Amino acid sequence: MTEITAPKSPVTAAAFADEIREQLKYTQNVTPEQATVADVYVAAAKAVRNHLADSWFKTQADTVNGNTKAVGYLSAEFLMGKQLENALLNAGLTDQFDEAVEALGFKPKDVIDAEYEPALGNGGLGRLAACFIDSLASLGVPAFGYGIQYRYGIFKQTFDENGKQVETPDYWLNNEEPWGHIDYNRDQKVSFGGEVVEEDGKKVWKPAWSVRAVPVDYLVPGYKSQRVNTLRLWTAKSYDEFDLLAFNKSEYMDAVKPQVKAENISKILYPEDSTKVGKELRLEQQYFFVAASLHDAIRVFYPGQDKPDLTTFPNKITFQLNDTHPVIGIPELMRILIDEYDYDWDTAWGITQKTFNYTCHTLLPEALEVWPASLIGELLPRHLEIIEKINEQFEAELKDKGVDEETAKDMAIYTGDAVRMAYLATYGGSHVNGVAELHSQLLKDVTLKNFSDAYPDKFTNVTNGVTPRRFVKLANPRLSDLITEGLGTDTWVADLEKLQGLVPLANDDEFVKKFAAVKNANKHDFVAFAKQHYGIDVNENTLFNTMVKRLHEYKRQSLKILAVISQYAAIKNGTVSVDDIQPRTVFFGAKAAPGYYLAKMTIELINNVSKVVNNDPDVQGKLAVYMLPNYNIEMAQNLIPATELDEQISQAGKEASGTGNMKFALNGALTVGTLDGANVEIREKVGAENFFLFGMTVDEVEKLYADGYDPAKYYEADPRLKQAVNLVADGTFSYGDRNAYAPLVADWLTKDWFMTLADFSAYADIQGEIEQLYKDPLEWNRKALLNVANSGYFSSDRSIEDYLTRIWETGPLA
Ligand code: GFP
Repeated sequence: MTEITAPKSPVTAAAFADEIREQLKYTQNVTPEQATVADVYVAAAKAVRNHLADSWFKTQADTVNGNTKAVGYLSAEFLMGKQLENALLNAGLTDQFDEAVEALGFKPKDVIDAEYEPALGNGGLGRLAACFIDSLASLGVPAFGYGIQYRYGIFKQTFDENGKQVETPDYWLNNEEPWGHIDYNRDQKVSFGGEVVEEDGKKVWKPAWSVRAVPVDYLVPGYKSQRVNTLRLWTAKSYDEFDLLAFNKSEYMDAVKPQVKAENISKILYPEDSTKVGKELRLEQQYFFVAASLHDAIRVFYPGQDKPDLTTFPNKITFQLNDTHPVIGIPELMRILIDEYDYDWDTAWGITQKTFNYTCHTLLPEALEVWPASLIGELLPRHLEIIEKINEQFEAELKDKGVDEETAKDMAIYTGDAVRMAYLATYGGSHVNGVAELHSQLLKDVTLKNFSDAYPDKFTNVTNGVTPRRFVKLANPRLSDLITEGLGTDTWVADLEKLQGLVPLANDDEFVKKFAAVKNANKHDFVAFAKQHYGIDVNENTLFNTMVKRLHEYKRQSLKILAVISQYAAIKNGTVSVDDIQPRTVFFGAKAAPGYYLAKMTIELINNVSKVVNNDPDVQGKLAVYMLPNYNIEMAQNLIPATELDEQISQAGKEASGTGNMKFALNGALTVGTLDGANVEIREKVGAENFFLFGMTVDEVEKLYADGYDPAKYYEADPRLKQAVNLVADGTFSYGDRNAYAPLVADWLTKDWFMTLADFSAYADIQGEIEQLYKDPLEWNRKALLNVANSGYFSSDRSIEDYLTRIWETGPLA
């Protein structure tokens, strides 16, 4: 065994400046005088990466040679955010960097800002994966994140002059990307299509075409842990660069076809899947990264072995399936074991079931992927056969368990026409978890009820969490300093439950005032940020009220905008007295899926409400609304610390967890929310008196569905709601055009699946309570501080600890 050297110790600022100069000279090929801020960013990034190299090598060696099972986190999304600042923090190089960069004549913040944010995720699911790999490394648990290096991340969002969302491609690799190392020597072949034939009594898959999966390695440094894990994102390359014959005949387009087809696989995050071609591409992506990752794990853990003993595979690594996207890994591991390594079915099944676990992130039935069997058959014929056989075995098992035929039919993994990936994952793995207490309970009671009845021991919960490094320490340095002052130590960054020590300080008025001053300073900074990035003039002396998340009907941005409209009307009509008005600035940030009509219309409405309200002299200084474009991690890191009131207002029983709610509570915002997802646990932890609860419960929602829900009744019953809806319908926010929002209004009044109208009155009523409290800054901030003090539980470190004990049965490297 080669002796691996110990990690490099931190350097002095002067030495670090030299390392940056060296990078400028030898890799950027510029003199310090010629260097731009972008050059310095790349050079600094490479210098930090070099610092992590020895720890990375050592972690890899210990991962393979040690006796600790590793974690493979399979995820179609990793929404990482900017890397430099985080890498500096975790490597313990922040101060050296600041000094070094200044010595080179640059401002540290400019260098940090020069990074282009990689946006390889849609929302909470992808950001959770990023938080988890940070926590795994920080806890010293050997782990690989496995995903795709999309060439285009989620689209960039702007708005046109009518307020409509405009999507432009996010070509993030147009800029030099110093973090990922492309490793052509550790590639994998991934094949598709063709047919299955029998040779000597054995099934043999003869694929029609293959792509080359090439890993791009990102280093994942743990916070003060000396451990550096690997995020391995696959990129697709063609084996046949181009067809020289066609090229010579000047058929250029035909000549590059194979290359284009192969490289398309990793081209774009979640392509449109409403067409057949889109669906096919998405399944190709899923299989591509999962097949490459499984083969990679075998390569890593059984180096140079032709006939490894793969019965030990589940002791080497446990694979977490992040939602249904990587579930094709189950039949793929079966195929590898049976076809490539000659194991019999039962042995292969034992290994496979022990290797995988599944996290479900939804309660919406339509979000559980179901693939047409014909598509799987075309792309992965051998896998379809394996899935059929898994299903046969499953049916027999259910019969043995005494499950009746009707129920067993409902539970089918393979229906003959379709393959239900969530069912395959539930049966094919050891554990299934939801992402908050309520969600996990609803999975057992509703979404996967039959499975939970048949396999009760498989089901467990792991409540989500967020990394305190990025979302407190980096995003909110002032609050971090104050916490450290209050606790007399900064150990909370790695042990967030320590925030509990702040509870007594909520009775110390002086401390609460300092806390309030932090919030005000953050608001002040955000005003400058908003001016610089969005060209808007935000009034600092208002309540900062934020709703940021993906745009979806169940999250109910509609409820918020209707309440804003109602308040606007009340101020304008004088139905609320001037003394009772608490000036507010409402911030929205949300991207809508390009094909999601009502979601896009909601964005248009918010933008146009914003135009009307912000330009109306009658409400000036009292109410302002902004739809901030292109919500991303950078915006979150700036806006969350400045927010005083956070919105988590989904229909009860629809938001699996939410993680924004955790980030806001940890940064001292109060939440107005429903009893949904992790709100339930947040409220329990921070205290019911420090949380603005409103709206129907899950049971009430179910009862209302069962009794027959008629949204028009609610519209008629509350004049505030009626007026708000009428203002949308009568063209107030569309230059008099009554048709502009007709589909949205019709949906509210006749369908309203997520019961926005039914919850409106409760939501409008609680605004009074919010405003009352805000009039007393000391009380407001006391409650906000108690939110911070009691939210330590929502660290992703705690989530990972729960995964370790409840699911993965592993722990840190020695
Ligand atoms: C999804 C769910 C959320 C959950 C995250 C992470 O996120 O409730 O918190 O996954 O588990 F919907 P979004 O993509 O909707 O943000």
